[in-house]
Amino acid sequence: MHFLVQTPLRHVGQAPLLLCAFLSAASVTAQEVHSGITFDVQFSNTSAIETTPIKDPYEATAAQQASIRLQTAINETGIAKDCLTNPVDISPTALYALKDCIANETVDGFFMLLADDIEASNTFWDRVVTESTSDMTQWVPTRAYVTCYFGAALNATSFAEWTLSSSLVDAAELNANPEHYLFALTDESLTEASAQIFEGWGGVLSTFGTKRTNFTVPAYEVPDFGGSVPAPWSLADSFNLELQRIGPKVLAYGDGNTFGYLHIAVRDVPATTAHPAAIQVYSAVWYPPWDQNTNTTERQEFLTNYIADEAHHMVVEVVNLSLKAAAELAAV
Ligand SMILES: *[C@@H]1O[C@H](CO)[C@@H](O)[C@H](O)[C@H]1NC(C)=O
Ligand SMILES: *[C@@H]1O[C@H](CO)[C@@H](O)[C@H](O)[C@H]1NC(C)=O
Ligand SMILES: *[C@@H]1O[C@H](CO)[C@@H](O)[C@H](O)[C@H]1NC(C)=O
Ligand SMILES: *[C@@H]1O[C@H](CO)[C@@H](O)[C@H](O)[C@H]1NC(C)=O
Ligand SMILES: *[C@@H]1O[C@H](CO)[C@@H](O)[C@H](O)[C@H]1NC(C)=O
Ligand SMILES: *[C@@H]1O[C@H](CO)[C@@H](O)[C@H](O)[C@H]1NC(C)=O
Ligand SMILES: CC(=O)N[C@H]1CO[C@H](CO)[C@@H](O)[C@@H]1O
Repeated sequence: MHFLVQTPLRHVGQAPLLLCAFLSAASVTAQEVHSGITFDVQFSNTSAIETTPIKDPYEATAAQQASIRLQTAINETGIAKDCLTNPVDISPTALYALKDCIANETVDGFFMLLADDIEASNTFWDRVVTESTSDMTQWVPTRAYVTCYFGAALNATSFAEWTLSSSLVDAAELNANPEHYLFALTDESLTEASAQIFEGWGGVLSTFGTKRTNFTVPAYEVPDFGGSVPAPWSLADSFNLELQRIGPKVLAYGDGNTFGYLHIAVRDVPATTAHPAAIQVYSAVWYPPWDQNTNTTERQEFLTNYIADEAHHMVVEVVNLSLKAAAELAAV
């Protein structure tokens, strides 16, 4: 998933002061702290706040996998070989430096180094699409709710506006997640956005391995629930529609199959006596359910562990991008 929210620049009011049960629980069980900011992670809006760290373990394992994959491809092709360090370091920080170096050295470096991965991913997603119902009401979500307690330093509107600026967000994306290789906003108009994305997910909690996928989101718009997308995909009213976007994920090859829908929303969470103000970021992808795959083992792996991988991936980038946005807004 990639974070991409756009908002019209007119004033958007505070979210209604609807304090749900899970928000008051948030003050009790803070889950993880990064750069002094507390984050609560939930994988559904009725589940308890996760009590074991999500971001660091996922990021570390994903970085290890991405490092080894890139090193192997560099060794095989010689492309960007100046970027390898000796001794080899597989930490997130070293992986981000390696990716920065590759991006700096060659324009199409990741496409050349990971060409086999893109082909394998195209084959995988074509199969999922072909072996699934096109009835979107039967599709399945991967999603995360991350509540980020920035106080006055970041609100829903300013975060949404930051993600709208390609000069800010495009540059941050490569370091927002080990599995990101390219993110480019290609249309920043106020009513519609589009993006080119090359990223992977999977293989940390699931057995399929990372699916490094080259795709576009050609039309990223305010959701029309019950119209172009199913009504049950809608969120509680406390998520303002103007701070939500949804759009198809389209393979950048072949017939251009739509293999999912990306849905992002952000809202303000008011301060209480127990906790500072927060933004809550909802990120989801709705996938075809692979319901015509007769291999039930494979199908179950997709519906449970693979989908869990992407939800964890989303937590990593929400934490990293919100910290980056708050730091850059503070510096203005
Ligand atoms: C890539 O080559 C370097 C230098 O020969 C070596 O140290 C490293 O282990 C290799 N990496 C992989 C993943 O094969
Ligand atoms: C990018 O390349 C320039 C010169 O070509 C160099 O000065 C800079 O350090 C490089 N940056 C990274 C992140 O490798
Ligand atoms: C959100 O923060 C910006 C500063 O980044 C500020 O100008 C704006 O008034 C804030 N909006 C709300 C609704 O608090
Ligand atoms: C990746 O997708 C872009 C469109 O976003 C396309 O221009 C490019 O050729 C694709 N590259 C590969 C290797 O599939
Ligand atoms: C959870 O989300 C659903 C829609 O996805 C919404 O109808 C419901 O009100 C939400 N519940 C809470 C506690 O926010
Ligand atoms: C089902 O899928 C799993 C995982 O891809 C694979 O290992 C297994 O061989 C498949 N079983 C059959 C009967 O095709
Ligand atoms: C964009 C960004 O700030 N990324 C950070 C994500 O977190 C890791 C540490 O785990 C940093 O190295 C990145 O700079």
